[in-house]
Amino acid sequence: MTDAPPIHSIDTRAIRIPLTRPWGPDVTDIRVVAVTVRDADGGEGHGFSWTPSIGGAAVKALLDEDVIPAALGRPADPTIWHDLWRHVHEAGGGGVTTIALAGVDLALWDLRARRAGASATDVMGRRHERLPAYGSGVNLHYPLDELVAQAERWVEAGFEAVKIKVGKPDLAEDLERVAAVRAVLGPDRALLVDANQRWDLETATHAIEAFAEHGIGWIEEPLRADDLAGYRELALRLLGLGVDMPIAAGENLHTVHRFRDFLDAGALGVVQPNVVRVGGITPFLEIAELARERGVELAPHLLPELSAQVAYTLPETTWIEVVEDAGFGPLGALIEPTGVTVADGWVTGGPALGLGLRFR
Ligand code: SMN
Ligand code: MG
Repeated sequence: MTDAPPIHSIDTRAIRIPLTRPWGPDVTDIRVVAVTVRDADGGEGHGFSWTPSIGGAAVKALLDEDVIPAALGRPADPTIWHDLWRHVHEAGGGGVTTIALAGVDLALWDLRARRAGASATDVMGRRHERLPAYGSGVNLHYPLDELVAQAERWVEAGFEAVKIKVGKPDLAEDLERVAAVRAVLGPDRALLVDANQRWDLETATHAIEAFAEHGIGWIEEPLRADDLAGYRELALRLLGLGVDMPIAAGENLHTVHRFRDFLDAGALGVVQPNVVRVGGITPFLEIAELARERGVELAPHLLPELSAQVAYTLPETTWIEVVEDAGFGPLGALIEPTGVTVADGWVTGGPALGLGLRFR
C-alpha cells in the first residue's frame, strides 16, 4: 500500500535523437517519449519510453489514449504498475504496451525518489558503488578495419569485455571478424557476440561450433527471439556437441512470464531484460528476482544511464552494456548529465536526486 498523493496530470513529448554513429543504413536516430507525471501535491517525476527505430509514434499514442487516462487519479507511485498492465493488456502483453508503461513507471520511480530527497538507487537499496562495463557496438555494417579500430578503442579505454555483431551472410566473413577482434583483445579479455536473431537453427548450430575455438563469452540472440522451441533445441544441441558457450537473450522478451518460459526450457545462460522494453523498473526487478532464483546470470540490455542505476541495487554483480557514442548524455539529449560515468571499464556514479533522466 502507499500513501502517495494521486496522479494529477501526465504529459508526453516525442523526441528524435540523431545517432552520431548510425546503427544501420535505416537506423539513424532513436525515438524517446519523455513523460512527466505531476501529483496532486505538486510533486513532479520524469521518465521516458524508448525505441531504436520502430514504434515510437505508436508508443506515444498508447500513452496518450490509454495509459494516461487509466493512470490519472491513481496513487502517484510505481505500485500501480500491475493495474496499468492489466488495463492495456488486450493490446498485447508486451511490446508497445510495456514500452509505453515504462514511461510512466520510470516517472513514478523518479517521483518516489524525489519525494524521499534521494536517488532512485538509494530508494531501491544500493548494493554496489560500481559495476563492470562491456564495450559494445552496432557494427555488423562496419568494414573489418573499422570494427578492429572500435575494438582497439575499447582496449585502449580499459575495457575487459567487448561485444560485436555477427550474422554476415557468409560464415567465413564472421569468422574472420571474430578472429581479428580476438587478436586485438588478446586471450584474457572477454569477447561476446550478438547475432540479433539472424540465424535459423542449422546456421546457428554450425556458426556457434565454429566460433567456439575463439573463446566466446556468450552468443546473443542466435535465433528469432520468439522461437522458444528453437532455443531449447539449440541449447540441447550445444550440450550434445560439448560446446560450452552460454546463450544470451532477453532484449526482445517483454514479460516475466516469457522470461520464465525461457528459463524453464533451460534455454538461456544469460538473461538480458531491457528496463524500458519490459515496462520499467518495477517489472525489471521481478525479472531479476526470477533469474536469481534460477541461478541464471543477468546482464541488462543497453541504456547504461538507467540500467546501472537499477543494477547497483541487485545482490549480484552484473555487466553493464555501453554502446559506443550512444548514451543519452554523450548524444547531448539530456538537460543535465545523470552523473553515471563510464571510465576504465567501470560504471560509477549517478544522480543525487531521482533518476536524473530529463530530456531536452
Ligand atoms: C542492440 C539492440 C538494439 C539497439 C542497439 C543495440 C543490440 C545489443 O542487440 O545487444 O547491443
Ligand atoms: Mg543484442
